[in-house]
Amino acid sequence: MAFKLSFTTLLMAGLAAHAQTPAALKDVFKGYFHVGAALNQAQFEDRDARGGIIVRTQFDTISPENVLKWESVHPRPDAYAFDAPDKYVAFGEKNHMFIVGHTLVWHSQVPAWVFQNAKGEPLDRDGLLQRLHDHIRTVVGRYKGRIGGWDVVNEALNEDGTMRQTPWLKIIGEDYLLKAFEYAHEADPKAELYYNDYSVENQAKRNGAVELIKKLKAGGAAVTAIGLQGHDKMEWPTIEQQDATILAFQQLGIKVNITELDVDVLPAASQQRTADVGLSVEAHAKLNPYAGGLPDTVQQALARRYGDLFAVFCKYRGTVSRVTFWGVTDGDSWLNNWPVRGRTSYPLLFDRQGQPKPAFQAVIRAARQGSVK
Ligand code: 9MR
Repeated sequence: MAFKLSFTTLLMAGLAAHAQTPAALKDVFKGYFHVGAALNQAQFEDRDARGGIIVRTQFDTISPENVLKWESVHPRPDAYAFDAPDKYVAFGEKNHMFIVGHTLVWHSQVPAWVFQNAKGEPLDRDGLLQRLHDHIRTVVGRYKGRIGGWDVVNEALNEDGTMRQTPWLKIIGEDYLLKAFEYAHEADPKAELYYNDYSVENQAKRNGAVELIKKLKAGGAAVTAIGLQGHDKMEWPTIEQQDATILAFQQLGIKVNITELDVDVLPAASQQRTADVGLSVEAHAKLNPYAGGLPDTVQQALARRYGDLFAVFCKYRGTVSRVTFWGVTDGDSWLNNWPVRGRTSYPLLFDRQGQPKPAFQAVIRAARQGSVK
Protein backbone atom coordinates (compact mmCIF):
# COMPACT_ATOMS: atom_id res chain seq x y z
CA MET A 1 0.00 0.00 0.00
CA ALA A 2 2.78 2.33 1.00
CA PHE A 3 4.53 1.47 -2.27
CA LYS A 4 1.32 1.98 -4.25
CA LEU A 5 0.71 5.36 -2.71
CA SER A 6 4.16 6.68 -3.34
CA PHE A 7 4.10 5.34 -6.91
CA THR A 8 0.79 7.10 -7.59
CA THR A 9 2.08 10.24 -5.99
CA LEU A 10 5.17 10.12 -8.16
CA LEU A 11 3.16 9.51 -11.29
CA MET A 12 0.79 12.36 -10.52
CA ALA A 13 3.70 14.64 -9.83
CA GLY A 14 5.30 13.61 -13.10
CA LEU A 15 2.12 14.24 -15.07
CA ALA A 16 1.62 17.58 -13.40
CA ALA A 17 5.18 18.55 -14.18
CA HIS A 18 4.67 17.48 -17.77
CA ALA A 19 1.41 19.39 -18.08
CA GLN A 20 3.09 22.51 -16.75
CA THR A 21 6.03 22.39 -19.10
CA PRO A 22 5.11 25.04 -21.63
CA ALA A 23 5.89 24.46 -25.27
CA ALA A 24 8.88 26.44 -26.51
CA LEU A 25 8.23 28.94 -29.29
CA LYS A 26 11.64 28.26 -30.84
CA ASP A 27 10.79 24.56 -31.17
CA VAL A 28 7.19 24.95 -32.28
CA PHE A 29 8.22 27.35 -35.06
CA LYS A 30 11.18 25.34 -36.26
CA GLY A 31 10.74 25.04 -40.02
CA TYR A 32 8.86 28.36 -40.10
CA PHE A 33 11.12 31.10 -38.73
CA HIS A 34 13.27 32.11 -35.78
CA VAL A 35 11.39 33.53 -32.79
CA GLY A 36 13.05 36.07 -30.56
CA ALA A 37 12.90 39.00 -28.20
CA ALA A 38 14.60 42.32 -27.65
CA LEU A 39 16.66 42.16 -24.47
CA ASN A 40 17.36 44.88 -21.94
CA GLN A 41 20.67 45.01 -20.13
CA ALA A 42 19.49 43.16 -17.00
CA GLN A 43 18.43 40.24 -19.17
CA PHE A 44 21.69 39.68 -21.02
CA GLU A 45 23.71 40.37 -17.87
CA ASP A 46 21.79 37.61 -16.06
CA ARG A 47 20.36 40.02 -13.46
CA ASP A 48 16.75 39.18 -14.37
CA ALA A 49 16.20 35.56 -13.36
CA ARG A 50 12.53 35.49 -14.41
CA GLY A 51 13.17 37.02 -17.83
CA GLY A 52 16.38 35.05 -18.32
CA ILE A 53 14.63 31.68 -18.06
CA ILE A 54 12.01 32.71 -20.59
CA VAL A 55 14.66 33.98 -23.00
CA ARG A 56 16.77 30.83 -22.79
CA THR A 57 13.89 28.38 -23.06
CA GLN A 58 11.65 30.17 -25.59
CA PHE A 59 13.77 32.10 -28.07
CA ASP A 60 16.52 31.36 -30.59
CA THR A 61 17.24 34.93 -31.68
CA ILE A 62 17.83 38.15 -29.75
CA SER A 63 17.93 41.87 -30.49
CA PRO A 64 19.48 44.56 -28.28
CA GLU A 65 16.75 46.96 -27.13
CA ASN A 66 19.15 49.89 -26.67
CA VAL A 67 22.86 49.10 -26.23
CA LEU A 68 23.87 49.22 -29.89
CA LYS A 69 22.21 52.55 -30.67
CA TRP A 70 24.72 55.24 -31.62
CA GLU A 71 24.39 57.30 -28.42
CA SER A 72 25.00 54.16 -26.31
CA VAL A 73 27.83 52.53 -28.21
CA HIS A 74 29.57 55.69 -29.50
CA PRO A 75 28.76 58.52 -27.10
CA ARG A 76 31.74 60.76 -27.96
CA PRO A 77 33.83 61.16 -31.12
CA ASP A 78 36.79 59.25 -29.71
CA ALA A 79 34.94 56.92 -27.31
CA TYR A 80 33.16 53.68 -27.96
CA ALA A 81 31.34 51.87 -25.13
CA PHE A 82 31.60 48.19 -25.96
CA ASP A 83 31.19 46.74 -22.49
CA ALA A 84 27.40 46.20 -22.67
CA PRO A 85 27.27 45.13 -26.34
CA ASP A 86 30.12 42.66 -25.70
CA LYS A 87 28.02 41.07 -22.96
CA TYR A 88 24.95 41.05 -25.20
CA VAL A 89 26.82 39.20 -27.95
CA ALA A 90 28.43 36.78 -25.46
CA PHE A 91 24.96 35.97 -24.06
CA GLY A 92 23.68 35.15 -27.54
CA GLU A 93 26.68 32.97 -28.32
CA LYS A 94 26.50 31.10 -25.04
CA ASN A 95 22.86 30.28 -25.78
CA HIS A 96 23.44 29.47 -29.47
CA MET A 97 21.17 32.22 -30.73
CA PHE A 98 20.99 34.21 -33.95
CA ILE A 99 22.22 37.63 -32.84
CA VAL A 100 20.82 40.83 -34.33
CA GLY A 101 22.42 44.29 -34.29
CA HIS A 102 20.14 47.35 -33.91
CA THR A 103 20.80 49.94 -35.31
CA LEU A 104 23.52 51.66 -37.37
CA VAL A 105 21.77 54.69 -38.89
CA TRP A 106 18.80 56.38 -37.21
CA HIS A 107 17.68 59.97 -36.68
CA SER A 108 16.93 59.26 -33.02
CA GLN A 109 19.34 58.36 -30.18
CA VAL A 110 22.24 59.87 -32.07
CA PRO A 111 24.33 62.56 -30.36
CA ALA A 112 24.37 66.08 -31.83
CA TRP A 113 28.18 66.01 -32.29
CA VAL A 114 27.80 63.41 -35.04
CA PHE A 115 26.53 66.13 -37.37
CA GLN A 116 28.95 68.87 -36.32
CA ASN A 117 32.59 69.68 -36.85
CA ALA A 118 35.02 70.54 -34.05
CA LYS A 119 33.75 74.15 -34.04
CA GLY A 120 30.14 73.03 -33.61
CA GLU A 121 29.28 73.99 -37.20
CA PRO A 122 27.28 71.61 -39.44
CA LEU A 123 29.47 68.94 -40.96
CA ASP A 124 29.71 68.68 -44.75
CA ARG A 125 28.87 65.59 -46.83
CA ASP A 126 32.39 64.18 -46.93
CA GLY A 127 32.89 64.72 -43.21
CA LEU A 128 29.66 62.93 -42.31
CA LEU A 129 30.32 60.08 -44.73
CA GLN A 130 33.75 59.64 -43.15
CA ARG A 131 32.17 59.56 -39.69
CA LEU A 132 29.51 57.07 -40.79
CA HIS A 133 32.17 54.88 -42.39
CA ASP A 134 34.31 54.88 -39.24
CA HIS A 135 31.33 54.09 -37.02
CA ILE A 136 30.10 51.20 -39.14
CA ARG A 137 33.58 49.77 -39.70
CA THR A 138 34.31 49.89 -35.99
CA VAL A 139 30.99 48.55 -34.67
CA VAL A 140 30.15 45.98 -37.36
CA GLY A 141 33.83 45.00 -37.63
CA ARG A 142 34.07 44.27 -33.92
CA TYR A 143 31.28 41.69 -34.13
CA LYS A 144 32.13 40.31 -37.57
CA GLY A 145 30.94 36.72 -37.87
CA ARG A 146 29.15 36.97 -34.51
CA ILE A 147 26.28 39.37 -35.09
CA GLY A 148 24.36 37.66 -37.89
CA GLY A 149 22.24 40.55 -39.12
CA TRP A 150 22.17 44.34 -38.84
CA ASP A 151 19.42 46.94 -38.99
CA VAL A 152 21.51 49.16 -41.23
CA VAL A 153 19.01 51.99 -41.57
CA ASN A 154 16.05 52.53 -39.25
CA GLU A 155 12.93 54.61 -39.96
CA ALA A 156 14.05 56.63 -43.00
CA LEU A 157 10.48 57.17 -44.28
CA ASN A 158 7.61 59.51 -43.42
CA GLU A 159 4.04 58.21 -43.11
CA ASP A 160 3.28 59.35 -46.66
CA GLY A 161 6.18 57.33 -48.06
CA THR A 162 8.48 60.28 -48.73
CA MET A 163 12.00 60.40 -47.30
CA ARG A 164 12.21 61.67 -43.72
CA GLN A 165 14.17 64.93 -43.53
CA THR A 166 16.88 63.75 -41.14
CA PRO A 167 20.33 65.26 -40.73
CA TRP A 168 21.62 62.21 -42.63
CA LEU A 169 19.48 63.10 -45.64
CA LYS A 170 20.06 66.83 -45.41
CA ILE A 171 23.83 66.64 -45.15
CA ILE A 172 24.69 63.59 -47.27
CA GLY A 173 21.75 63.39 -49.68
CA GLU A 174 19.53 60.43 -50.60
CA ASP A 175 22.45 58.10 -51.17
CA TYR A 176 23.21 57.98 -47.43
CA LEU A 177 21.29 54.68 -47.30
CA LEU A 178 23.29 53.19 -50.14
CA LYS A 179 26.53 54.26 -48.47
CA ALA A 180 25.49 52.77 -45.14
CA PHE A 181 24.70 49.42 -46.77
CA GLU A 182 28.00 49.55 -48.67
CA TYR A 183 30.01 50.22 -45.48
CA ALA A 184 28.18 47.49 -43.54
CA HIS A 185 28.74 44.94 -46.29
CA GLU A 186 32.41 45.87 -46.46
CA ALA A 187 32.77 45.46 -42.67
CA ASP A 188 31.12 42.02 -42.62
CA PRO A 189 30.37 40.57 -46.06
CA LYS A 190 28.51 37.61 -44.57
CA ALA A 191 26.14 39.56 -42.29
CA GLU A 192 22.51 39.93 -43.29
CA LEU A 193 21.58 43.57 -43.83
CA TYR A 194 18.14 45.06 -43.20
CA TYR A 195 16.07 48.17 -43.75
CA ASN A 196 13.77 48.50 -40.69
CA ASP A 197 10.65 50.67 -40.23
CA TYR A 198 7.17 50.92 -38.68
CA SER A 199 3.69 51.46 -40.20
CA VAL A 200 4.87 49.97 -43.50
CA GLU A 201 1.52 48.14 -43.55
CA ASN A 202 -0.15 51.43 -44.55
CA GLN A 203 -0.39 51.72 -48.32
CA ALA A 204 1.40 55.07 -48.75
CA LYS A 205 4.36 54.17 -46.56
CA ARG A 206 4.52 50.69 -48.07
CA ASN A 207 4.73 52.17 -51.56
CA GLY A 208 7.58 54.38 -50.37
CA ALA A 209 9.35 51.39 -48.83
CA VAL A 210 8.95 49.34 -52.00
CA GLU A 211 10.50 52.18 -54.03
CA LEU A 212 13.28 52.52 -51.48
CA ILE A 213 14.16 48.81 -51.61
CA LYS A 214 14.08 48.87 -55.43
CA LYS A 215 16.46 51.84 -55.46
CA LEU A 216 18.79 50.19 -52.96
CA LYS A 217 18.89 47.00 -55.00
CA ALA A 218 19.42 48.92 -58.24
CA GLY A 219 22.30 50.72 -56.54
CA GLY A 220 23.91 47.40 -55.64
CA ALA A 221 23.07 47.34 -51.90
CA ALA A 222 23.17 43.89 -50.30
CA VAL A 223 19.68 44.09 -48.75
CA THR A 224 18.66 40.76 -47.24
CA ALA A 225 15.32 41.75 -45.73
CA ILE A 226 12.93 44.45 -44.73
CA GLY A 227 12.16 44.62 -41.03
CA LEU A 228 8.50 45.31 -40.30
CA GLN A 229 8.64 46.55 -36.72
CA GLY A 230 5.10 45.35 -35.94
CA HIS A 231 4.10 47.81 -33.22
CA ASP A 232 0.50 46.73 -33.70
CA LYS A 233 -2.88 47.72 -32.27
CA MET A 234 -5.93 45.50 -31.84
CA GLU A 235 -7.49 46.69 -35.09
CA TRP A 236 -4.40 47.75 -37.02
CA PRO A 237 -2.96 46.56 -39.27
CA THR A 238 -5.83 44.54 -40.67
CA ILE A 239 -5.00 40.97 -41.62
CA GLU A 240 -5.34 42.03 -45.26
CA GLN A 241 -2.82 44.85 -44.78
CA GLN A 242 -0.40 42.48 -43.03
CA ASP A 243 -0.72 39.91 -45.79
CA ALA A 244 -0.40 42.42 -48.64
CA THR A 245 2.69 43.96 -47.03
CA ILE A 246 4.59 40.71 -46.70
CA LEU A 247 3.58 39.80 -50.25
CA ALA A 248 4.82 43.14 -51.63
CA PHE A 249 8.36 42.50 -50.35
CA GLN A 250 8.32 38.82 -51.22
CA GLN A 251 7.69 39.97 -54.80
CA LEU A 252 10.86 42.08 -54.63
CA GLY A 253 12.81 38.93 -53.83
CA ILE A 254 13.82 39.86 -50.28
CA LYS A 255 13.00 38.29 -46.92
CA VAL A 256 10.66 39.84 -44.38
CA ASN A 257 11.44 39.97 -40.66
CA ILE A 258 8.93 40.99 -38.01
CA THR A 259 11.38 42.82 -35.79
CA GLU A 260 9.67 44.58 -32.87
CA LEU A 261 6.33 42.85 -32.40
CA ASP A 262 3.86 43.93 -29.71
CA VAL A 263 0.09 44.48 -29.68
CA ASP A 264 -1.17 47.51 -27.76
CA VAL A 265 -4.51 46.93 -26.01
CA LEU A 266 -4.60 50.35 -24.32
CA PRO A 267 -6.76 53.22 -25.60
CA ALA A 268 -5.16 55.31 -28.33
CA ALA A 269 -3.51 58.30 -26.69
CA SER A 270 -3.21 60.18 -29.95
CA GLN A 271 -4.73 60.24 -33.42
CA GLN A 272 -1.34 59.36 -34.80
CA ARG A 273 -0.88 55.70 -35.64
CA THR A 274 2.81 55.65 -35.16
CA ALA A 275 5.73 54.23 -33.25
CA ASP A 276 7.58 57.55 -33.33
CA VAL A 277 9.60 57.70 -30.11
CA GLY A 278 9.32 61.51 -30.21
CA LEU A 279 5.57 61.41 -29.44
CA SER A 280 4.54 62.25 -25.86
CA VAL A 281 1.04 62.58 -24.35
CA GLU A 282 0.05 63.67 -20.84
CA ALA A 283 -1.16 60.97 -18.40
CA HIS A 284 -4.87 60.61 -17.72
CA ALA A 285 -6.74 57.87 -15.80
CA LYS A 286 -8.94 57.18 -18.84
CA LEU A 287 -5.83 56.30 -20.82
CA ASN A 288 -4.82 53.67 -18.26
CA PRO A 289 -7.94 51.52 -17.77
CA TYR A 290 -6.28 48.21 -16.82
CA ALA A 291 -3.98 49.32 -14.02
CA GLY A 292 -5.64 46.73 -11.74
CA GLY A 293 -5.49 43.86 -14.24
CA LEU A 294 -6.59 42.88 -17.73
CA PRO A 295 -10.30 41.87 -18.06
CA ASP A 296 -10.75 38.37 -19.45
CA THR A 297 -12.62 39.65 -22.52
CA VAL A 298 -9.61 41.76 -23.51
CA GLN A 299 -7.21 38.93 -22.68
CA GLN A 300 -9.13 36.61 -25.02
CA ALA A 301 -9.38 39.26 -27.73
CA LEU A 302 -5.61 39.76 -27.53
CA ALA A 303 -5.13 35.99 -27.89
CA ARG A 304 -7.32 35.93 -31.02
CA ARG A 305 -5.43 38.91 -32.44
CA TYR A 306 -2.07 37.21 -31.91
CA GLY A 307 -3.39 33.97 -33.40
CA ASP A 308 -4.59 35.81 -36.52
CA LEU A 309 -1.26 37.63 -36.98
CA PHE A 310 0.77 34.44 -36.61
CA ALA A 311 -1.48 32.66 -39.11
CA VAL A 312 -0.29 35.22 -41.69
CA PHE A 313 3.36 34.88 -40.64
CA CYS A 314 3.05 31.08 -40.97
CA LYS A 315 1.45 31.39 -44.39
CA TYR A 316 4.60 33.18 -45.55
CA ARG A 317 7.08 30.64 -44.21
CA GLY A 318 10.21 30.85 -46.35
CA THR A 319 9.75 34.61 -46.74
CA VAL A 320 9.31 35.48 -43.06
CA SER A 321 12.61 34.44 -41.52
CA ARG A 322 12.25 35.87 -38.03
CA VAL A 323 9.60 37.13 -35.62
CA THR A 324 11.03 39.13 -32.71
CA PHE A 325 8.98 40.52 -29.82
CA TRP A 326 9.94 43.95 -28.47
CA GLY A 327 10.46 42.80 -24.89
CA VAL A 328 10.10 39.59 -22.89
CA THR A 329 7.30 40.17 -20.34
CA ASP A 330 4.59 42.83 -20.22
CA GLY A 331 6.48 44.56 -17.42
CA ASP A 332 9.50 45.13 -19.69
CA SER A 333 7.63 46.80 -22.54
CA TRP A 334 8.37 50.32 -23.74
CA LEU A 335 4.57 50.69 -24.05
CA ASN A 336 4.33 51.15 -20.26
CA ASN A 337 5.95 54.55 -20.84
CA TRP A 338 5.07 55.55 -24.40
CA PRO A 339 3.44 57.73 -25.50
CA VAL A 340 2.13 58.25 -21.94
CA ARG A 341 4.40 57.64 -18.96
CA GLY A 342 3.43 55.16 -16.23
CA ARG A 343 0.66 53.12 -17.87
CA THR A 344 0.09 49.39 -17.32
CA SER A 345 0.43 47.75 -20.69
CA TYR A 346 -0.17 44.15 -21.81
CA PRO A 347 1.36 43.84 -25.27
CA LEU A 348 3.44 40.62 -25.09
CA LEU A 349 2.99 36.86 -24.61
CA PHE A 350 4.25 36.65 -21.02
CA ASP A 351 2.65 38.50 -18.10
CA ARG A 352 4.41 40.44 -15.36
CA GLN A 353 4.96 37.23 -13.37
CA GLY A 354 6.57 35.60 -16.40
CA GLN A 355 3.59 33.31 -16.99
CA PRO A 356 2.48 32.54 -20.56
CA LYS A 357 -0.78 34.32 -21.41
CA PRO A 358 -3.67 32.96 -23.52
CA ALA A 359 -2.00 34.81 -26.42
CA PHE A 360 0.98 32.45 -26.03
CA GLN A 361 -1.29 29.41 -26.47
CA ALA A 362 -2.96 31.07 -29.46
CA VAL A 363 0.40 31.58 -31.15
CA ILE A 364 1.34 27.94 -30.53
CA ARG A 365 -1.99 26.85 -32.04
CA ALA A 366 -1.32 28.98 -35.13
CA ALA A 367 1.92 27.04 -35.71
CA ARG A 368 0.20 23.69 -35.34
CA GLN A 369 -2.66 24.67 -37.65
CA GLY A 370 -0.24 26.16 -40.16
CA SER A 371 1.78 22.95 -40.36
CA VAL A 372 -1.17 20.79 -41.47
CA LYS A 373 -2.22 23.08 -44.33
O1 9MR B 1 12.28 50.17 -26.52
C1 9MR B 1 13.20 51.24 -26.74
C2 9MR B 1 13.17 52.20 -25.55
O2 9MR B 1 13.68 51.56 -24.39
C3 9MR B 1 14.00 53.43 -25.87
O3 9MR B 1 13.85 54.38 -24.85
C4 9MR B 1 13.57 54.03 -27.20
C5 9MR B 1 14.47 55.18 -27.63
O4 9MR B 1 15.75 54.71 -27.91
O5 9MR B 1 13.63 53.05 -28.23
C6 9MR B 1 12.80 51.96 -28.02
O6 9MR B 1 12.94 51.07 -29.12
C7 9MR B 1 12.52 51.57 -30.39
C8 9MR B 1 13.39 50.95 -31.44
O7 9MR B 1 14.75 51.18 -31.17
C9 9MR B 1 13.04 51.47 -32.83
N1 9MR B 1 11.64 51.32 -33.12
C10 9MR B 1 10.71 51.80 -32.11
C11 9MR B 1 11.08 51.18 -30.75
C12 9MR B 1 10.07 51.56 -29.69
O8 9MR B 1 10.14 52.95 -29.47
